[in-house]
Amino acid sequence: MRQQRLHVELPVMLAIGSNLGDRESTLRDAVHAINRIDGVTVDAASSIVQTPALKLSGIDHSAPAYLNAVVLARSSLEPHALLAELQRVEAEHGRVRDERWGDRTLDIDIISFAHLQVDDELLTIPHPRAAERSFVLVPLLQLDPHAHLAGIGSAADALAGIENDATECEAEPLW
Ligand code: A4P
Ligand code: MG
Repeated sequence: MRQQRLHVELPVMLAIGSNLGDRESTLRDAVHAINRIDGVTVDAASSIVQTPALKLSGIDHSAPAYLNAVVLARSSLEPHALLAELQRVEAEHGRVRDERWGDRTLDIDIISFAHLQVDDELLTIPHPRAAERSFVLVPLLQLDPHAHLAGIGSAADALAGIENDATECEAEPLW
């Protein structure tokens, strides 16, 4: 498919997560792989947080815990082209899709893409569940205590309204 290029770079917020394999090393590799995408430049990555697995049935303490982080980048790829590249990075890290919200080596979600709004069968931006998730809000606030989520508002206010089950991990910076 011919890649649709924008003539500008727009800021994107990505959430990365892993609960299978060498989770920290996968997240570290993923940030570098994202930066290697032609048309994407990584500006910053948060520290890593750990949270229990959220399944469709609720929190599952018997499943491996997740490590998550937030990555701020710029993209000159249009949103669907970016999604395709991120799914290629997921696949290169052994991502298998057999269960929605199932255990995975690597998940990369587009949380926001400048102020664009997208809602079709492949892509919803802003990410509709970001404001309910400590594993997005805590690393985002670590990067910027005044962060705003597109379509929501203050990330700190969003975090105050949910249960915060995220613990920050001691680790070398991802970026
Ligand atoms: N898709 C639509 N919008 C987007 C977007 N903004 N970013 C589509 C990325 N993908 C988007 O995703 C299914 C389809 O969503 C994709 O093919 C894409 O076209 P998937 O990654 O195959 O499956 P999924 O991740 O299981 O589904 P979903 O609904 O994206 O799940 P979420 O909301 O991303 O949640 N618990 C902890 N502790 N930490 C986690 O990171 N992640 C999830 C996944 C569940 N539980 C978790 C965590
Ligand atoms: Mg996903």
